[in-house]
Amino acid sequence: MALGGAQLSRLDDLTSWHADWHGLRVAVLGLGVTGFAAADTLAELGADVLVVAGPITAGGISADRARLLGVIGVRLVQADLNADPDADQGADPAALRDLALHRPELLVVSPGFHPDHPLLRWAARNGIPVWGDIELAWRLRDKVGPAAEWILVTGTNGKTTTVQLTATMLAAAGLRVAPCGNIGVPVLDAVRDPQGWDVLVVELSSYQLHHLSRGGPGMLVPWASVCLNIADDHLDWHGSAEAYRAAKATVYANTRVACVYNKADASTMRMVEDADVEDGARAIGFGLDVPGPSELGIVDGILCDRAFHEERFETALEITTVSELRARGLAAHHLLADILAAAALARSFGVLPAVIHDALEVFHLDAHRIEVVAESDGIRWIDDSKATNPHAADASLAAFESVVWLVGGLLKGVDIDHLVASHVGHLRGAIIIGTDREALRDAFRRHAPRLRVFEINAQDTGQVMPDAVRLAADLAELGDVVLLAPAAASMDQFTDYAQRGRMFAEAVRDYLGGEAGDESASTPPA
Ligand code: UMA
Repeated sequence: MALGGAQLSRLDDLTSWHADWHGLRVAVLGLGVTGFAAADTLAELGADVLVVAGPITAGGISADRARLLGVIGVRLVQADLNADPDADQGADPAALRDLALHRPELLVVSPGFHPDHPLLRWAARNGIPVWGDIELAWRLRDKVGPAAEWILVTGTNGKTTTVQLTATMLAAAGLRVAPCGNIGVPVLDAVRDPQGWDVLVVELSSYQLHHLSRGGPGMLVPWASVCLNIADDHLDWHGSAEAYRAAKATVYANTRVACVYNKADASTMRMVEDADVEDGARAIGFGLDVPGPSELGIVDGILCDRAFHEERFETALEITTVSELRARGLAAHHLLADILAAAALARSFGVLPAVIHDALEVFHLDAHRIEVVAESDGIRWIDDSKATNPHAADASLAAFESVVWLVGGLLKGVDIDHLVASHVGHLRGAIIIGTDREALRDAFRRHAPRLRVFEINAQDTGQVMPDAVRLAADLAELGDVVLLAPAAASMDQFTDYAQRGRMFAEAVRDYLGGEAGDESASTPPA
């Protein structure tokens, strides 16, 4: 089924919503939020779409999506898609049969699909181009013209917070801005919004970056881009730390105005140095220390800009102060870094420092990010369920002096040893949840043999948090923080990190009794 030159050039021409997509045979892989958005968009454009998805369970969200596909005239094939990339197994015959009948000219893949998935190998063997949803959205960005500028945000941690900060700053300047991407809103939904946007602030995961084209007419040309930081994560998906980093580095390609990097993370600076960017694009550093020219940083407790300022060689522009941010619970080091990165992105778009200052006055962190869920008898209970890897948990643990730590889940092939070793000094105790136990047990045994470490063995997942909270309450002493910062993904025991955080908060409130919940909620961390 190898593609001829004529079909390839047809795809080359498909760089606008207003191009001729009619009758294009497309297969869409996956029926999560991305797959549905892709199928819906392509159907609207008149393409001939087949969705290949895993089994649909009655009553679930995907059942609703499957029903809607019928309404918009998109065919669906259900297949076994849970292939193990390490086992050299073939693709599901049901999927292959329907795909062969459909003869797709293009395959649009959802982000979660491993690059070695049998159906992607099948596409490669048959010369069928594969696009991710981000490339498709980029090609279609002029639906409601003129096309919005794109600001890209990636990194191991802080992506969502930085996207939200940047969007809040741009909106405060009166711009029409949509935060989208890995944050949970498919970029395709944003580009189809009838109101149109001035700017899209796009959160990109390493998966989405991996699936981007490295050349040709579908390549993104962003206004500005940032890789906030990089630490090992998703190694099971990418296969190696190098492959993960290479995917992240793609964020800077073709940037037109500002490549923002983290001065405290030299690898992000190297990514910018190695990137192929547009003429005139500037490298802008951010860090918690005193900024040089072309950097944002902190001088005597004042966050300031020495990058987008005419007199940057002599002076700096004040944005806000650490003490103002502390009063709003935004002064943990990793949050200061996110704020400086977001300010750099907003400044690249011309947003004034005073406007950024005012935007920060109204900004609120999302739930499950160092969220104080209760404070009782001198003990604070904090939900940082969003700390899904060791790098995030490290920042979280570093913000507190004495901690009872709830840790564990799916470790995704990354090393936990270093994290444990660097925090044993201020742990009161630890409680292990989740399925990947051995590495944690091992690390505690080696680095903290006398620390009180417990494991939760509840069979019923509804019982995991109540048991953990009871144990934590026994361990904690006056002035301690009980911190849920699992350093691991949640899907072994919970639907997602949000459910894990909610169940923790509920268990805490149940344990402390009704009135503790009222005392709770918004007290900022130190
Ligand atoms: N599927 C299979 N087999 C596979 C892979 C996927 O059957 O081998 C199925 C999934 O079960 C699902 C469907 O295919 O039913 C599509 O799955 P998907 O995993 O690509 O998920 P979407 O619902 O389309 O959501 C994706 C992102 N998910 C992932 O990258 C895993 C969402 O990020 C993102 O918000 C959304 O697109 C919109 O852009 C979530 C995430 O966990 C929050 N991201 C990871 C992270 O942040 O660490 C990368």
